[in-house]
Amino acid sequence: MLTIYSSDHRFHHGVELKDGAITESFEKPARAETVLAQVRATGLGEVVGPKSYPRSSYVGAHSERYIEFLAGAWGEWTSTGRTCQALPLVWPVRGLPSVELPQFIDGKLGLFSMDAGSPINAGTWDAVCSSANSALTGIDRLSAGMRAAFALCRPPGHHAGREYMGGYCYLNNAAIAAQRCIEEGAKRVAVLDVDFHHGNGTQDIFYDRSDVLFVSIHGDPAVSYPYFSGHADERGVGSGEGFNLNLPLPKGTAINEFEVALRQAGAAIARHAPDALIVSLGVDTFEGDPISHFRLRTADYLRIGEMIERLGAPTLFVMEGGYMVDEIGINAVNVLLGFEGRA
Ligand code: Q9C
Ligand code: ZN
Repeated sequence: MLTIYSSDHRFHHGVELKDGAITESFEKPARAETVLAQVRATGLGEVVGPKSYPRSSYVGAHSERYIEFLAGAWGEWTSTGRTCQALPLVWPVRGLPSVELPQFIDGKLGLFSMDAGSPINAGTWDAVCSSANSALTGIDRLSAGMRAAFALCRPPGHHAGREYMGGYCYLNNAAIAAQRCIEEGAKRVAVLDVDFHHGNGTQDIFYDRSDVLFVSIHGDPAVSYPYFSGHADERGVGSGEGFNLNLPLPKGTAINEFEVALRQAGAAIARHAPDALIVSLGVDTFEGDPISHFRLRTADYLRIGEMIERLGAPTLFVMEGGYMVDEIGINAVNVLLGFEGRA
């Protein structure tokens, strides 16, 4: 299987507010490096860099003003004399009367974010573009007839909505790829999200659409981030009604229960009969993950890959979360090996 990877991801290295203290983010450069090392060690296939794409390729999944904000945020932040990473600290929650675009960067950071989980530094925008471009390069290969590809994206994307960043995400790589696929003539696309966390951003972007089916298996939002999205009764709106399927699972979920959900997801995807399938591939479902609480084991990921292959669609895997750095390479690549019948 072809892997698309750019070392530009290293330009982005964030901080995290954890238990009230500033620490190094769990979402760090070593993550992508371990996955790449495992791609090479297993001989998964060729590794190529992403092509470059104009900024307009991100519009559609996102709004133009959000892209403009992201591209300019570091410059606006540092023009105020600050040198540390930019983090939002105020949000337009329910009841506050204005959602007008503020002029000052601190206000923009709040308007365009769901949490303080997506810090911006000098290299963030370049890294974010390389990540989205990897997904775009992957979908273009599928359009050219390739059966499957792996976009080794970092930073991840599935928490980023049409107009907001959050949860380590800035641009929604999977949604940007799905949108391009539709623009290139696909009638129907499906996004299957197997990251531990609900893909609230992807849901947001396609919630009112019937051309892109979104299916997510994740920790129950009653007890898991992002808390305010991911319930089973969120089924889409307007012509998108019935084209959003959330399958929340309890703490401690292991492969047996995960597989039941994956079969249900697969049945919904088969009914949609997509021209392409995009898999938001997070491996924070692993039993040792430091910020999640499912119990999947390394061999289980082979099985997940096999099940996804049986759906029969051209498939783009897009890297999302997974924070046990020593294991995410093996776990992520196991999904791809399972897909390729190399279990
Ligand atoms: N103490 C992805 O996996 N922090 N994002 C949750 C944990 C945010 C995860 C709090 C987790 C975001 C792409
Ligand atoms: Zn996650």
